[in-house]
Formats: sequence, C-alpha cells, structure tokens
Amino acid sequence: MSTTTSKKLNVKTGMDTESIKADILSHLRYSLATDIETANKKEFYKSVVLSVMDRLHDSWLNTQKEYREKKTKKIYYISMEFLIGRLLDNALVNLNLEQEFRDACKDLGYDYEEIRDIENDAALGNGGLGRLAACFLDSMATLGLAGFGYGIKYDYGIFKQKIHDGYQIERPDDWLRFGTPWATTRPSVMYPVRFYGRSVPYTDEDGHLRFKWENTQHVYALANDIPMPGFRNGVVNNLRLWKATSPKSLDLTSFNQGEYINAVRDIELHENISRVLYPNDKIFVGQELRLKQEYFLVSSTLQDILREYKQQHDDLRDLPKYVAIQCNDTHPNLAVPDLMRILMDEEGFDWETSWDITVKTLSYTNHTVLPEALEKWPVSMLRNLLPRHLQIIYEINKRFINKVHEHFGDDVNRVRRMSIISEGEQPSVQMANLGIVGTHKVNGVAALHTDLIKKTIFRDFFEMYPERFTNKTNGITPRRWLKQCNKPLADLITSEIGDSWITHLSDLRKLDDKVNDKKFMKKYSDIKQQNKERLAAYVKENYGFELNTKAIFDIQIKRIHEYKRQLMLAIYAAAQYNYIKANPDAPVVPRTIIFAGKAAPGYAMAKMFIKLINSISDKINNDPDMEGKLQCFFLDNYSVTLAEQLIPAADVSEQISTAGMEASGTGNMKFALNGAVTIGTLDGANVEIKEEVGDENIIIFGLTVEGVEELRRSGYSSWEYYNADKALKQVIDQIRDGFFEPDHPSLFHTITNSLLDGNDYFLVLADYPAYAEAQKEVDALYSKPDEWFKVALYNTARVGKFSSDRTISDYATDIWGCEDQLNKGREYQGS
Ligand code: 9GP
Repeated sequence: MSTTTSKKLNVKTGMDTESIKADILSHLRYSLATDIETANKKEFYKSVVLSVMDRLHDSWLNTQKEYREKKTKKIYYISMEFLIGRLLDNALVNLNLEQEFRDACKDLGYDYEEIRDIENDAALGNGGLGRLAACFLDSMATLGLAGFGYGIKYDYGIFKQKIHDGYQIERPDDWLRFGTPWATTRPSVMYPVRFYGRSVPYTDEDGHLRFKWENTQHVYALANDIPMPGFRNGVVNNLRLWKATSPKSLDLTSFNQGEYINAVRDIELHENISRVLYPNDKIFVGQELRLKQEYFLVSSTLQDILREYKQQHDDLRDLPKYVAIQCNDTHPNLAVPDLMRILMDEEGFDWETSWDITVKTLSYTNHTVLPEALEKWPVSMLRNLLPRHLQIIYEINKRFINKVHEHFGDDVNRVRRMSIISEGEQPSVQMANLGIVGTHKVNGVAALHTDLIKKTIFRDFFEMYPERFTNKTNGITPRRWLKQCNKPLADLITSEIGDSWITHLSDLRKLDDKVNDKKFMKKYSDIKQQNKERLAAYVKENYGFELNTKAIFDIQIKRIHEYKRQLMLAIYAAAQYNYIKANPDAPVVPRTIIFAGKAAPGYAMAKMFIKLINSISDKINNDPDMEGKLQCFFLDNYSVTLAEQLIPAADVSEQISTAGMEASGTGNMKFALNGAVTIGTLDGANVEIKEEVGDENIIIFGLTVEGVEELRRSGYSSWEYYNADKALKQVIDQIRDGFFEPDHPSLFHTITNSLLDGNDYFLVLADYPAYAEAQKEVDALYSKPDEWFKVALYNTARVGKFSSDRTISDYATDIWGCEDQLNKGREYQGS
C-alpha cells in the first residue's frame, strides 16, 4: 500500500470520498484482518458500516454529554418490538453522506446497492407496533429530543416466511449469524434481573412494615447500543437492546461435581430469555417465557434509568421532572409495580410518595381494542415468577377499588369490570387496567381509535379519569418512507419546492398547485411508472414472476388477519377472473394484485387465507385468458425492506379492515405519501387521511363503526348477502367446491364455513357489494390518467399530518412535558 494511502488511514472522520475510502480499507485490514484483494462482499459491507459508525461516534458521545451537562429531561420509550429494518441507507441519508459512500464503494470496485443489500433486516417486531417504535426513534433524534429506545436484542427476529405448495412455512430468522456491526456491546452496562423467590416482611428501624424480595434467581441483562442519528442535525440518540447472559458464578457447584454439561445447559436456559421474538400479532399467548421477557426488559431498563438519574440528580422525588417513560402497549406495564418496588423496598419511600412518582413518570399507549390481544397474566404465574410484584399489584388494586367505590358508589359490576385482578377460575392481572391506573396518560393511536377506547373497553376508566385519556394519531418518518425509499419522487419534490418537507412534511402542501402544471405532472406520473418497472425487475429476480407494469398495481401488505380482510381482496380477484372468463371480449382495466404478509404460526385461519390466495393466484396466472388483464401474486417473507420496494410502486392501497378493528394503520400513510390511492373503510387513521386529502381523493366504501354495530344488533345474516350477490355467491361456491384446489376440494371449508354457518364475524359479505362498486370506481378513475394522477398527487401533497415528527411533537407536549426541547431541536435543524 502506498504511503499516501497509509497517511489517509489515520483520517477517522472525514466526510469526503477519499477519507471514507481510506477508512473502509483501514477497517478491512485492522478490524477484519483482511484486505481489498481478498475480502468478500460481507466483509466489505462490514467495513463500510464500521466507517459509517466512525462518523457517528463523535456526535453520539457529544449528544449524550450535552444531555448530561444540561440535565435534559429524558424520554424512555420501552418496547418489546423495534422493527428497524436496514440501517445503512438510513444512516447515510441522515448524515448526508450518500453520494460520498456510493463513490467510495465504486472507487473500490463495489456497487453500493449490492453492498447495501447484504444487510439483514433487523426484524425485531411483528408489524405496525414495532415499526411505529422505529419511526419514533428517527423522529425523536430529528427533533433533537433526548429520546431513548429500550428493547430486547432477540437472537431471532420475526420468522422468515417461505411458501411451499401455497402454504406458509416458518424458518428461523438468524439475523445475527455473522453479528451486526451496528451494535456496540457495553460490558460495563449489565444488570441482574431477578425472578422467583419470595417476599419477606420485616420491620425497619422506624418501626415500618417493609418487604424484601429474597431467594431469587437471576440472569444478567447486557446492554447493546445502536446509534439513532437525527436528520442532519448532529444529534445521535441511542437504542439500547438487552441481551440475556448467564450470571458468571452460575452453578459453580455443578462444575465442582463434574457436571460440566448440565452447567452449560443452564447457561443456555438463562440466555433463552432473549432468544426469540414472539411472533403473535394481536393474540395473547400467556407463556411464562414471554412474561420473563417482559420483566427482563422492564427491570433492566428501570435499573439503567435510575442509575443514570442518580448520577445527575439527588432526589428521586424529582424523577417525573427529568424522566418520562412511555410503555409501548401493555407489554412493559410491569414497570408500574417494579418502579413501586424499587422506590419502596430499595429507596425507602412510603407508598404514597412512591405512587405519586410512579404515576407521574409513566404513561401507556394502547394499540388495539381486540379483546384477544389484551394481556392477562395468570395470578398463579406471577406469584411464582414475581411474588413481590404480585403483592404490590394486589395493594394497588385494593386502593384503586376503594377509589372506585368512592367515585361510583357500590356498583358491583363496575368494580368487577375495573378491577386489575379479574376473579374466576383462573384469576389474572389485566395489564391494560394496571396501565391506566398506574400512569398519568393513556393514549390511543388515531382519533377514531381513541374515541372507541373511551366508549368501549376503557369506558369506566374514562368516566373516572377523563383527563388521563388523550389521542396521538400515529405517523411515519418521511426520511425512510419517502426520501430513502422513493428517491426519484423525493428529488422531484425537492427540485420544485425545496427540501424543507423532509423535516416539515406539511410543506408538501405546496405541491397542491402543481396539479395543473403539465410538465410536473408528467414527471410525477413517469416516476410512478419507473417505480413499477423497478419493482417488476426486483420481483422477477427474486420471485421469478413477470409483473404487467401496464396494469394497476393494487397492493395489500400487512399481517394476515381476519379483521384486515385479505379475504375480501382475494374474493374480488376471483370475481374478476370469473368476469373475464364470462366476458372475454369485454374491456377491462388491467390489474396486478399483490399480497404480502405473515400469519402468526398458530393462526390456522390466517394460514388458510395464504393458501387460498396462492390457489386463486395459480388459477389466474396460469390461464392464458387472463393475459394482459389480471394477475395475482403472494410475495413471501414480507419485511420492511420489501415494503420499501412495494410502496413507491403502488397505484392502489388496500386498507379494508372491518370498521372499528384497525386501531390506526401506518401502511395507509406510507402509501398515500407515495401517491397511491386508498381504497378503504372508515377505520383507524383512514378517517383522518380522508379528512386531509379530501373526500374526492380517497375511495371509501362499506360499513362505518356505527353501521357495524347496528347491523350486528339488528341480526346480521351472511346467507342473505350470499344469496343476494351473484358474483359473490359464485366465488364462495367455487372456494367451497374445490374450484381453486381440485385435488383437495374440501380444503377451504373452514373459510366458507366461517363466512356462512359461522355468520361472517368480520362482515366480509356485508361489505363486499360496496367494495366491488368501489373497485369499479378505481377502474374508472385509472382509465383517465390525468384525473388519476391528480388524485395521486393530492395524496402526496396533503398527508403531512402523518409525519411521525408531528406525532412525537404531540407526545412531547401533552404527555412527556418536554416541549422546550422540541423548539430547540427545530432551531438546530436549520444548520
Ligand atoms: O393494530 C394496530 C395498528 O392499527 C397500529 O397502526 C399499530 C401501531 O399503533 O399497532 C397495532 N397494534 C398492535 O400491533 C398490537 O396491539
């Protein structure tokens, strides 16, 4: 190597291509013990990331230092899921170093895209809830908030989905097989997390009754930090993911007795806590390992928060002034009894003081009204695993029930509904109730959803604590979901209106005026076409399917769930097939329907939907009569990275849940921002999207929440709808009679039975006629491209409200009490 290059090896944080190249070479040699001649792509990727990390470290350290010095209020976002996806593009966009790294790769003989594609998605989440947490981290850093994510470093993220003979097969997601260069392990940050044992009463020096949690077993939580850079503002926050490690002293006795293998097996058992993400979306599976995971996250995080706090402040009574903790769903709600335990048992505060601190510090987000998703831990399990916490929960409940009596008088039914502990054969702890009682703010995630929780599942609580309930409509980060994933559109927008939209998404309103600018509209529509072609190339390469890029790209991507009604789009695809068969000469607007999404491994009906979609797709795609008219595909292994490919290419966004069941949705926002037209029900955030884009720029159909209630009340009969709609009846008969699966004609009986004999709980049949009409509207609009692209542009221009920057500003102001930081963050961004 030449002397000039070795000089450059010392340059650590230069922002130019030459110094980046030098660092990549240096990392290859000195971090990975290889060189440019012998390194493979993985090694090259790793040294690229290490060079990015070099450029983050100073800001990472400086940001923390500034927070410490200024005693900034810290926001801790605790979540069992962070669906962060790939990080390389995101870091480079936020650091404004995309071009330099591209050039550096090229000069060193690599194509940047190829290197970027080496990165495994960090798929540490199931869907919307985990992705929301990831968007929030991006926004907190971009707004300059001292916001920290706390989660678990699962060895295995959400399973990899394969499709075999049309069926979903699950495979482990071994994303850490070769490690991840983004995470820094911090051996100095490690805490014991205790389980089991018993709660022992004693009298302290002042004669007060106190409790000690004794005879516990423990495991260690080891910190792994991933930097979260803000958008070009020098702020780098932190995502801390805990990994379970065995206590060092573990089973020395076993070693002494020569039981080496057993001792090592015990280590395995301890480390199982952070082994795997539970893949259940909206189904509560009360397994002890999951409860251990939840407490593992809460305990390690609270210890960390309090350690830091004590380094800077003297009085724990000021905790709510300097710390806000957000519980993402009920999963971290053990924070309520754990903080109480720490304050009382370890810090010596009395109940009232501890309670005041706890409630003021914590807040909780509800993400669903589905009863089967609400966590209810059996008392017996808690008694065994966390006896002291159970005791505290009983005491919280006792005091709370007294208040309920004071407030409502002797209303036995109300008391039963509101109790944190449900009675019955298997008493259990209702984690949502615990969250409402033990925190100062509870929020829903879209206006409709918040209204619903106030009126339904949390009605009693709302009547008692109206001021606790607040709405925070979800959002998405414009950095990943426009700037990064749709570069051509981002560049076009910037060339027209400047780049302020990247951090002030409402500025996209300036595009409203462009609808009559023919030149602009041509560019806008050309970009959609290019994106469709780019997707087609990707699908061809990765799946072998040939997409018709002249067709409407009609996309439904999300977890597979009955309430999301993938079945309705599948029925529509089959009905279109029947129509084309019966009317071979009739003109049709060509359509390419694309599904992607994972089903929870134990959710038989959802898995059957996948099989049905694949069977219908086979029928359609193998029939020459469909050529140029209709296609249908199920793309396996849906992920953040796949979403980044699909969303910019979509013409139609399917948001068709049964009204009242989708809390918010965030995919709907991503599609609209990228100029797809929504066909949807008045559910979740669709309602607010409609308000923003205007009634004429969204295609709404079907029952409203009130309509759903009314129909159920008045006695819904799915048979009536089946008999009334010929096209619908034909498809259901075909599904039932084996038309799509001739070798196994009864295969889909579970589906047709649930629709007919089971009376169609999700009201697919009730909404289908309106849906089919709405799809006709889609066709008619698409046949007039000028009109279509106007509608599309209004979507891009008017969804600024759904930036997660806005959502986070709302949390900061109404829940976390740190709006002062917000303003500072905004000033910062201009530089
Ligand atoms: O189902 C909701 C989804 O509508 C929402 O957008 C997301 C983020 O708030 O949370 C989902 N809920 C869950 O995943 C679990 O309750």
